[in-house]
Amino acid sequence: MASEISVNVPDLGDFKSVEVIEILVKVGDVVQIDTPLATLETEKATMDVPSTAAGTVTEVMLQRGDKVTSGALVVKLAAAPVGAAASEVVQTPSVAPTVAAAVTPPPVEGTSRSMVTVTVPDLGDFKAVDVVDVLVKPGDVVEVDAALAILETEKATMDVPSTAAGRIVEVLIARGDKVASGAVVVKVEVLASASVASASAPAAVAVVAPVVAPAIAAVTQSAQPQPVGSVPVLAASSSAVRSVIEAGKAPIEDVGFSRAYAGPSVRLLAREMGVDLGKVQGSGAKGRITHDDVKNWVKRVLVGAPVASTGASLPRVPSVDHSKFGPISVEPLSRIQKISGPRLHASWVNIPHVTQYDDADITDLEATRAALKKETEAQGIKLTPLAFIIRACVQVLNKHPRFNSSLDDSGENLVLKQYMHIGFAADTPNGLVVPVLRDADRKDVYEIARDLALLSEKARSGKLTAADMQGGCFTISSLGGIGGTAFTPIINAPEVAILGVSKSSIKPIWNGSEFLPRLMLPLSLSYDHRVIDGASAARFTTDLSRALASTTGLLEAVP
Ligand code: CAO
Repeated sequence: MASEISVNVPDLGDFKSVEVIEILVKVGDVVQIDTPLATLETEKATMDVPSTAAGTVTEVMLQRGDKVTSGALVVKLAAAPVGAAASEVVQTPSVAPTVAAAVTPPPVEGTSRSMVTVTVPDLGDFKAVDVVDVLVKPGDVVEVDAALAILETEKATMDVPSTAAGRIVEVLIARGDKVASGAVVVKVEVLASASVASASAPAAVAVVAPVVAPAIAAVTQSAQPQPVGSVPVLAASSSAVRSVIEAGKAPIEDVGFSRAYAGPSVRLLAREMGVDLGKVQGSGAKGRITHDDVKNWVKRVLVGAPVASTGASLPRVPSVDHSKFGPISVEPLSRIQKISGPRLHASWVNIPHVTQYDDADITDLEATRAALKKETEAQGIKLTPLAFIIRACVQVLNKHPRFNSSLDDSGENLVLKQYMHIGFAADTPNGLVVPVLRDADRKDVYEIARDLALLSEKARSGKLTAADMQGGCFTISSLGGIGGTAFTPIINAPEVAILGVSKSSIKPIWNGSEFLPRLMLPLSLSYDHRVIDGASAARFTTDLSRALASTTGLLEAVP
């Protein structure tokens, strides 16, 4: 019978209550020595608890969210037949000496009365740890404990905290360097107001180091990286997966990768798979990236599905000091602009936009509208062109239901809506807002005109509620009252199309035998090319032009 082995949390030094943020194995998994079993995290470091024996997991004693101390039972294993005898004792890596060294304050040498050199804390036996990111530059002002750099081994990532408060005068490490304990990281000029804070530096280091040390000590147990036991399916085909990803995706972006919120074994898995963690959305606590997030990302790439982008890999616009070239003044964006800006940007970068242009002959419509104007104004209704355009859109959306849809979150299904709430862009003193006219398909043109006036007034006086701006299916942006011949409206995601309307003007239109002066309304329909193809868009604008030319149809009562 296979003997039972207990694997415990290694010595965590003074740390008494460290959170378990991920369990990496389940009952039945076969693990090797050093396979990560669980990930622990403090505010400053994450570490994997490695298995100290090879075998099959028979019981998992922890769960996510537990708080553990040194020696806590992590899993029970049925020992693997080979080498079982050697593993039949409870194995807890003896890392106490390393921890003891780590809690000793690292050197904080005052090179002058006001200059402090901050060094890499004691890393135990580790001699060459990768610097995966440097988080500060000369001139930055840091507090005690501010993260200066990120170090990474195959088993742990850790921040190097500042032991002084002040201004960075020199950075002595760079991304890609290998460092050992005591390596100089930065020189800090202690600011007068910060000198008291710097006195607490040793305590801050003592907090981070004990957690880092066991993880690093654990690495020393195995000279070669071990397979990640918790990912057998992907590990088996990792080279095939990697080649697919490499063929289809941009290379790993180092800054995004190193700043991603993920534990060491997730990083290792991502590196093996060629996955840029900067592009993976974390589903764990506080957005932490889990093994499953990486695996699901890979699966989606394999089936060609769209993968969520954080935008982290977009090339940045160069930063320019405009004041070098002449006088400037700085004005903050309005509250509405700050909210709408990121949404417009997200739509623009996530949706492949195409804009279809057309002209609608509204000569008869405008004649009718002019004739009705006095009568409707007497009833308190302002019958504007937009009311007719909304009525016409309702008719055409009924005929082309794909334009009244949204892609679901997976990007693989279309959600077709059985209701028709139409948004319209309104220019207000505070900025652009999009009130939503509800159930436009159940309203005649007069009711639409009344709702339009009410919502426009609410928009202009800043009284729209959140509910007034939600649930839109299709948006119209009319600049006809202002001017212009055409524009490219940005789709109001997750909608799939938006109609831009420009100023109508008289144009000579050839009727087959002569040119006639007709009042033409320019239409600009932007659509999501993932959902709508060009032919459908051209049919939509053709049908819309036809609907706008049929005044009788637009004035018909709605049953
Ligand atoms: N061509 C020519 N004239 C037009 C027209 C068009 N396409 N559309 C409207 N007009 C005329 C109207 O007939 C009206 O004139 P009359 O008073 O003589 O009838 C005048 O322009 C003003 O109309 P309006 O703007 O009061 O009414 P509306 O229903 O057409 O528009 C609203 C309401 C809220 C859409 C509009 O006020 C507005 O805010 N438009 C700007 C939208 C915007 O900013 N879009 C850009 C978004 S992307 O940044």
